Amino acid sequence: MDLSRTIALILGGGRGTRLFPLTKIRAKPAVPLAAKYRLIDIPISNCINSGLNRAYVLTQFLSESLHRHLRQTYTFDHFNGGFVELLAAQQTVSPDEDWYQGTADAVRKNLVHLEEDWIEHVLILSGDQLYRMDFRDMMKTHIESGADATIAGIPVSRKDASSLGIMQIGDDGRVKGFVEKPQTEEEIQTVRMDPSWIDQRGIPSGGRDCIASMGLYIFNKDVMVDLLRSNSDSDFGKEVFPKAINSHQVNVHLFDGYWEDIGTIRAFYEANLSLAGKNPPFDIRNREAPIYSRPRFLPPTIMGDAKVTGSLIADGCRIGDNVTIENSIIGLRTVIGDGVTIKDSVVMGADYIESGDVGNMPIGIGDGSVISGAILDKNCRIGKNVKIANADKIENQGEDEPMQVRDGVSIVIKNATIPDSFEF
Ligand code: ADQ
Ligand code: ADP
Repeated sequence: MDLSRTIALILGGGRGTRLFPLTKIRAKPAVPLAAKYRLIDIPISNCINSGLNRAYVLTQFLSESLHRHLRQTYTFDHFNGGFVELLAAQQTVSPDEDWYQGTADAVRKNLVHLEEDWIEHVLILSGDQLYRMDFRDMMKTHIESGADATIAGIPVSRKDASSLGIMQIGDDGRVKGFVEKPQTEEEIQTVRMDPSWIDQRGIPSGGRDCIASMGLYIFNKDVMVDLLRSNSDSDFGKEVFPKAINSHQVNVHLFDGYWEDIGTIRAFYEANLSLAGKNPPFDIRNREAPIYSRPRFLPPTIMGDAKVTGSLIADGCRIGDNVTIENSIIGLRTVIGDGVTIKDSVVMGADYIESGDVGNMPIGIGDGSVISGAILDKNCRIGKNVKIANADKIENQGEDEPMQVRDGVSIVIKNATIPDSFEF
């Protein structure tokens, strides 16, 4: 299956504040993931590994660091014509001055980029999901069914249904019903499937009786242009899809691999930590379908007398003596002092290696500190004998403070300083 006439549009984040405060000063696609990647590397790597090398990333903010990351990572040679370009809301040529409202608005405002006649299909992807998929399989389903649009679907159990779009599928694979994030049992009943329907398609249902939209769509280009030009619906999940299943042939492409929406702090934190175990559900070491990121020229990590279990450690770190690191992600250029304990935490690292006189509050984690159940954003300066463990199990706290809590996870924001002996 050839994707040379397909363009990918990657939805890089709207007004959404669900990943706040990680997204306070950066665009969502630039959020660091798994010690050395960024969220955007996942969908782009999936595209490249599927033979698709033309993609636009739609984002709300023109983020300098995201722009640099894309430019320095995804360079294609002159002969294959590939590109990955950022389309930011403020920069569109649209006469409309409004910022993006929803996903369909974001695509509508960039339809001009789809006018080139080599484009036959548009693949719409989310920028905040962790999964590995060969989009050629999805295109095969799309072409063979003759559908106008195809939506990727994954079996889920009822308890997960309320945060996803749920589809009812006919025996011919056509989507017959769609409810975005059903909140009541009655709503779920209107779209639930018989688990045997899933089993019959070669996927062990294990009691799962809902088919969720993965937020990944293939459209025939003309169909998408018509759909978006003929109305002003602002959201794919809430408006465009529920209507399209009546006016057009929309089919499902079933998928049953690992797939996580990592658009909330809790999901982001857990997905990161899941990569640190011995048998991670998402394998970053896959040779056939690697995850790409920016090539960097960093020194190897230097480690003293440290005990590290079930953790990922990126390049360029300096780790002291008597250090314990357990079930954690240690990002690029992290500096960890002596006697530090890090447990169940995501440490994003630093943008640069400090040199010369680093003062008495250097970037990194000071001697004797204990970090547990936390996310430390980049360039944090954590003093000596600090304890961040959320002893009172607070769920949410703080707006502008250097340390906040979201979904029960303590977060030290980018560039923050936490003084010596601070305890939480
Ligand atoms: P959600 O993820 O809740 O559900 P939405 O908030 O529209 O849907 O986000 C979809 C993607 O688009 C996300 O990656 C988001 O960051 C991005 N996005 C949102 N607004 C944007 C904008 N204005 N510009 C650029 N990007 C934007 C959707 C579907 C559900 C489905 C889940 C699966 O609506 O039906 O089940 O995805 O995760
Ligand atoms: P990475 O992708 O390797 O994490 P980035 O490409 O985001 O890193 O770049 C790191 C950021 O740090 C950039 O904004 C860069 O300008 C900045 N930076 C690099 N070296 C220094 C330095 N010595 N002092 C201050 N900022 C720096």
